[in-house]
Amino acid sequence: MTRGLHLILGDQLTPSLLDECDPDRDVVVMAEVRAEATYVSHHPKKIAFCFSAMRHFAEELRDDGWTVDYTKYDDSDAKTSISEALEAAVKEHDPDEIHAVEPGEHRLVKELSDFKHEVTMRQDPRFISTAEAFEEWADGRKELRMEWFYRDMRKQTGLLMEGDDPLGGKWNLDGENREAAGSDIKLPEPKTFEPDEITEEVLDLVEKEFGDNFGTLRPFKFAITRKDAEAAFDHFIEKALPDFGTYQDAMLTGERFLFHSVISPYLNAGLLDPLDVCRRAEQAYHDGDAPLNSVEGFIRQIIGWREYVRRIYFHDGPGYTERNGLKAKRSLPKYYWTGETDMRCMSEAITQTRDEAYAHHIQRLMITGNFALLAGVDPAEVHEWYLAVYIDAYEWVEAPNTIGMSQYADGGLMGSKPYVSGGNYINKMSDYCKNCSYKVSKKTEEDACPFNALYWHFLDQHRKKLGDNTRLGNMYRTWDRMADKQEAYLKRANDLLERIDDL
Ligand code: FAD
Ligand code: DLZ
Ligand code: SF4
Repeated sequence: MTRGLHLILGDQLTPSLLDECDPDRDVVVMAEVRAEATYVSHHPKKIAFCFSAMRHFAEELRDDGWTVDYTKYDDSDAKTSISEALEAAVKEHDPDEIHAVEPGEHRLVKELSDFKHEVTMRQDPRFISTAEAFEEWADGRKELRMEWFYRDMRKQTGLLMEGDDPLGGKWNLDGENREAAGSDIKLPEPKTFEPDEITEEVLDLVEKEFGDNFGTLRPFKFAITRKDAEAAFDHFIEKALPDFGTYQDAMLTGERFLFHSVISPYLNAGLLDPLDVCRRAEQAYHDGDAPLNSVEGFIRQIIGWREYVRRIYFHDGPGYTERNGLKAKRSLPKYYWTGETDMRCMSEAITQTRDEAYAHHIQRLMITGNFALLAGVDPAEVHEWYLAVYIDAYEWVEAPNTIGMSQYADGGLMGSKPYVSGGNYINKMSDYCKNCSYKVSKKTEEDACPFNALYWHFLDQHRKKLGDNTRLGNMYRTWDRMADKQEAYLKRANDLLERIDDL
């Protein structure tokens, strides 16, 4: 009988990954290791989520008859890295073969391919698209735009389709999804879960070992099992999906989740299945429980953006995180690690990131991301921050969003224009500016909103690269019409950049 070792990583907590294995024959290897817990300074909630979900998954596997070789972080024989854990398991079990599902970071793909015994790597079946189909799709295309990819995914899955056409006649209802939220709006809360004994033990461990990392560990209210993640998703469908689309881009002071699903940690760790959640959202539409703009918007994020960034990451290869198309060099301002800034939008986004290990998409893109891009921060530093501070961050999904979508550092591979804005956009989509010491209506004065001058400075500075971009044509024409004000704007921006750590 051939005996196999199968490695399960902390974001591979899905039983179907073992479909090709046999519980009577094979051993599952899982390990909490220093290298994975420290390659960036992860938010304590992220480490706790990962370790607790791993421990619960291992228990479920054992209950189902699997042999699981599991090392805890504080075991006396704890291993420092995944390869060391695998090596120890090889010695212990003397397998005939070793297999794993392709990890979601090039770093670990390399570690496993350099491993001294051969590791048979299987494609991750939890994604709807495949690398082969994407390469075929990308072959010969000048631009790899998400929208075209997404339409193909709709056809492939049949989600929200009427024959070959999109249900309701339009592929993308984003135009209906840009409402700001008034302060009188009734908001649902995401479903929360009390830590059980296993999670409490993990929380104590994380407090002891990683208590100095940026981020608040307790209270910890995430789901850590498939069953609870399903309950969190059911709650979202019932309470938040109906308004998800309309308020997708809205931001409100003190409101950290609005109508977002907060399921990215569960999807990315393998506790929820992407196609399944999309089918359930589609069913809510057919049952009359949620409108098309919400359901299409939600499904697009998953079979569109999520699948697309997965493919871009592996398509572009290991050098992606070093890309710096706009040659930005500044260090990340210190308040990214404290939230201590007078810019209200930034302090809101950063303090909620510290407390929740979560911020929603528009906060990540149009507040912290926008500011870093306008300020010319080195994209590698921005990338490291996003990879560290969010509970859902693994490089395959974080890097394309940060390096590509948010920092425009990949030379336009992902986006047709940089996502930049001045304070007006933030004021339109949020109530932050009302409570800010800077004045959004002011442009170049001492108390003017920093986003305003930095925005024009950014366009001016990158004119050579961006000046011919048709999507920015209007903005450059406006800038040219402001000839008499340009000097004041640039002076104000340079002044802000000189004391960027003190804003
Ligand atoms: P919802 O708004 O409820 O959306 C539903 C689901 O759609 C999400 O759970 C997520 O799985 C998927 N989704 C939505 N937008 C994207 C996107 N742009 N890319 C991939 N999937 C998407 N997402 C991560 O999962 N991990 C990251 O590390 C991450 N880093 C980001 C960094 C930056 C700079 C930006 C701009 C975005 C990043 N995102 C990342 C995408 C997005 O912000 C999060 O997926 C989303 O905020 C998660 O919250 P939610 O579950 O409430 O999402
Ligand atoms: C994120 C993470 C952490 C904090 N710790 C572990 C760990 O100890 N063991 C493990 O197998 N996985 C961990 N992970 C998840 C991995 O880093 C993840 O599999 C890779 O980043 C690839 O996506
Ligand atoms: Fe942010 Fe400017 Fe508004 Fe202040 S005024 S909250 S800095 S956009």
